[in-house]
Amino acid sequence: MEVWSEEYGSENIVRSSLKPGNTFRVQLRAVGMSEFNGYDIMVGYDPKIIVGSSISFDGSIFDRQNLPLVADLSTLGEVRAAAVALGGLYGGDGVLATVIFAVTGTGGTTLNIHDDMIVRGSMEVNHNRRDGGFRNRHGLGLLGDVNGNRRVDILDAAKVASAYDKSILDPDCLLGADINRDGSVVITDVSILAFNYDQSEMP
Ligand SMILES: [Ca+2]
Ligand SMILES: [Ca+2]
Repeated sequence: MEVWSEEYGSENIVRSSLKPGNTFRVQLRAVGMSEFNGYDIMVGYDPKIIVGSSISFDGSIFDRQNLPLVADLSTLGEVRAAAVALGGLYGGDGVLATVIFAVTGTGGTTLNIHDDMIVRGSMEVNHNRRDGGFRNRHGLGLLGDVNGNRRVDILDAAKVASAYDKSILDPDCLLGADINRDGSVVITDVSILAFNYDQSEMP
């Protein structure tokens, strides 16, 4: 993972040409990744110098399979972007999301990826964990089939996406959206669903 700006290169945004009122574009990029289908990334910056003004998933390595989950600029000093690829795995290098920053002060700032989670189905690629399977071992059906119609499709994805970041203690959270049943709905759950996307279960 890296941040990249055509104007400023990677990570250190220190040019004296940064003038209040200007904007510039930064890509969140995958670099040399093994296969993955989802991510949740936080990038930190100095809010005295710049502020995030928009996030776009256009041109994403996930292309038309990109399902955005989080595009959050509401916390000063932080940009958070999360998405999954519905029904595909990706690897190598490529853009995940593009952030536009507005310059608000003079000086420099670094852009640090200070939290990232990269997943493939139920495996966290970063940590190289493998559990060997994506089907529910308890015979409860295809993982990701939230509404129980034996098919994983956009209706299931929409339910899980709407429960994103919520815990099962939250009344708005659909229990079925917590696919790995660990008490919260995060990138891991959506990634499992996305991995099984378009799959049907034999009757
Ligand atoms: Ca379903
Ligand atoms: Ca979960």
